[in-house]
Amino acid sequence: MEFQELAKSVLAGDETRTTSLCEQLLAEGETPERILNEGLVGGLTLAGEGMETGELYLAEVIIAAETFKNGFAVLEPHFKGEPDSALGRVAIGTIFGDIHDIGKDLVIMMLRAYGFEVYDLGIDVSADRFVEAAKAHQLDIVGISAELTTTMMGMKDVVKAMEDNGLRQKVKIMVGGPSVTEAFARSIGADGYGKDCFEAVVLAKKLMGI
Ligand code: B12
Repeated sequence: MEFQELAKSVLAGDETRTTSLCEQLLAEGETPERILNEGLVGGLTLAGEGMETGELYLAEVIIAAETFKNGFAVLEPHFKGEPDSALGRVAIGTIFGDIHDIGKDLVIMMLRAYGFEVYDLGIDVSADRFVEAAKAHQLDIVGISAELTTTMMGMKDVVKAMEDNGLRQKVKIMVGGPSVTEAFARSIGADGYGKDCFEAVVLAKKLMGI
């Protein structure tokens, strides 16, 4: 019931109610994972449905996304783990043409919480920018996020640019986003796909041979 209320408060853009419900659920002993997935992400799922049916204006979805971020700020300290940069160096960005950043940010937060050294490349990231980052930071893994079916194919350009620059043997590539699948990841020559930010950690460890 409270999870539904939290989802609705995200959808309504009610920041005060969203943060206080997150605090209340934590105090009641709910796990931050459950509050995130069933409450906060639930609100964005409702926003997505509203977008699809045309019931919501884009401005309303932007407000819901900002409200999500406020709620998430309450949960974030509860995900903090022991930093261990020896685990690996990762850079993550949202593919060019795509400005969605929430999924990417959650993946970054979870990888950091589990000890990876993570560089945030931001949104609308070109293939060249991924290559530059791989060279500058001697990356072990590049992570690419794509939210739109129209931008997903850009991930293939990143794989190719990494190959063209002689980096493909050294740097693993992982991909994700709501329309991305394991089969799609393989088809573009990536090394793996993660369904959510929790799977992203398992995948990154696997790619590092941990
Ligand atoms: C919020 C939102 C917006 C906000 C973005 C705000 C922000 N700061 O990000 C705004 C309003 C700006 C927006 C704009 C648009 N949006 Co939008 N948006 C959404 C919405 C509601 C939520 C997205 C989200 O944050 N989800 C929550 C996160 C936690 O989930 P996630 O992104 O899937 O990420 C998880 C996993 O996928 C995975 N993951 C993600 N990345 C990676 C990377 C790696 C390496 C790994 C391992 C895993 C991984 O882990 C994440 C965490 O668990 C979705 C609908 C939905 N239900 O998803 C539509 C949606 C994605 N948007 C859509 C559309 C069409 C648009 C617009 C084109 C609308 C328009 N007419 O202008 C524009 C595009 C702008 C652009 N060029 O990018 C469509 C996409 C349809 C499609 N299949 O292509 C959707 C699905 C809505 C819909 N049903 O129509 N949007």
